[in-house]
Amino acid sequence: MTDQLKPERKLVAVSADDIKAQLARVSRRGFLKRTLSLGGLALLSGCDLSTHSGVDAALESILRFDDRVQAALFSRDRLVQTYPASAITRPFRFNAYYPEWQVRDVPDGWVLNVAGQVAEKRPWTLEALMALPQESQITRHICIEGWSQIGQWRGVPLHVFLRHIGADLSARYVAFTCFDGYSTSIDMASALHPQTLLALDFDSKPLEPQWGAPVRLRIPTKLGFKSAKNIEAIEVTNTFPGGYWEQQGYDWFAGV
Ligand SMILES: Nc1nc2c(c(=O)[nH]1)N[C@H]1C(S)=C(S)[C@@H](COP(=O)(O)O)O[C@H]1N2
Ligand SMILES: [Mo]
Repeated sequence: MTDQLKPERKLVAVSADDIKAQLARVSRRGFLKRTLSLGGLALLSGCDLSTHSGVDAALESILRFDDRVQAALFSRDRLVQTYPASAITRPFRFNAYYPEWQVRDVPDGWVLNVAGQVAEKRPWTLEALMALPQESQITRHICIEGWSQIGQWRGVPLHVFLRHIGADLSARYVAFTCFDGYSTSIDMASALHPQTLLALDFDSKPLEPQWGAPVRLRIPTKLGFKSAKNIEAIEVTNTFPGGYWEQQGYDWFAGV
């Protein structure tokens, strides 16, 4: 056989190693690694794995499946562990998708915008937020990068806020947009969990910019990347909103 007549092996654009590397990258929770072979992936997802878009579609569908399993196992009544003040981690570690010197100050005239399936879309000032009932928690913040620390946050339970704005509590998602360019989103059941806070204080002081001023999400039932800092808008929606890290392959549900 001449070279030209050999079967064209390069037609398969994505190798098994490519796919495995991709799988390792997205399966930080270990779900895919433990349970899936490549054949299994093709079978479960019904996707063609010979192209990059096919692989993406397959991974996407498996991640959505993992999200649904986690959502089904999530209990709105199960509280995460809380700690005494003596357990608080100091100094507390800063994290963001940029270094600490790039932290933005709160923009002049900041208000919290409210959008989507809510009855009352008027924006909120910090003073108006501070007038709502608040709760304090000392909980463990777990980053997907493999470190954790215990902190204290105080703020308005998100379910209280959502009821105040007349949110459609049967909608699927609550999405957060931040003025540092970050975004994330959570399922409604997790949004209504009693320990999910719109935090205004950190360590008994009003939030400083690096800790998410003027308002951040604090959601101890999920990995740290869901706890959006520097929030400027909250949307209640049935359209899957994704988020900054979610778009880069992080598991969307991200329960701890
Ligand atoms: N606005 C915004 N929120 C964010 C992030 C970010 O880059 N921007 N990073 C997330 C990640 S990955 C983590 S671990 C926590 C870090 O919060 P901390 O700085 O209070 O420890 O913020 C989360 N919220
Ligand atoms: Mo994180």
